[in-house]
Amino acid sequence: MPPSSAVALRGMALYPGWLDRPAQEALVADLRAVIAAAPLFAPHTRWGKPMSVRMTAAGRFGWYSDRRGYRYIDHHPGGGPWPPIPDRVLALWRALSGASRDPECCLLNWYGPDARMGLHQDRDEADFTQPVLSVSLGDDGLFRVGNQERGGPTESVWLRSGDVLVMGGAARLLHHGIDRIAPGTSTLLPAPGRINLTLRVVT
Ligand code: MD6
Ligand code: FE
Repeated sequence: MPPSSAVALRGMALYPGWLDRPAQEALVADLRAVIAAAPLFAPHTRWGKPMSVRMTAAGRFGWYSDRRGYRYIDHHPGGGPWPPIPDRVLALWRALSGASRDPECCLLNWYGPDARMGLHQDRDEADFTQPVLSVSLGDDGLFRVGNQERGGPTESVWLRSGDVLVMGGAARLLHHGIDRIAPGTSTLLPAPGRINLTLRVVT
């Protein structure tokens, strides 16, 4: 499928079903190795509450949060290095992001059946001219996208396994989040849940 098959979503580019089933399975195998090297953890919000999504990362930086705030750190909270970004993930970025630089962080979010992610902006990076690319794997997730400012009307779309979404240009700072996942809608993963990868340039 060529990149022209993108669907516009408030200035974001959605590539539905970009990854076929074998490509999704290969990616999951890569991600198992990432998780083995850098175990999932539950970041805490600024208010000390554990997030419902569990995370880890690959690349030069991983995203971290605790009472001191949200930030990128250059090692896993357990002390070891972040593993390298898998080649297959880099290839996706190079094919679809349109970015001039390679990603420095591949954040891996794991959603169990009851996990969600509140509306937020991705603004912990230094260069907003660089896009964020996201990959959905496993159960469907209800993605909501709003506006650059807080509030106002929002639109929702189900992100399905194999979908890729590029948030760049004027859409780079739109609020967005995951209201809920639909457990049991995909057979990709051995248990109900969803994986979301987000790739970014950090510096
Ligand atoms: C998710 N995604 O799909 C959450 N951020 O689970 C994000 O927060 C996100 O999909 C930046 C760009 C694309 C995204
Ligand atoms: Fe985000």
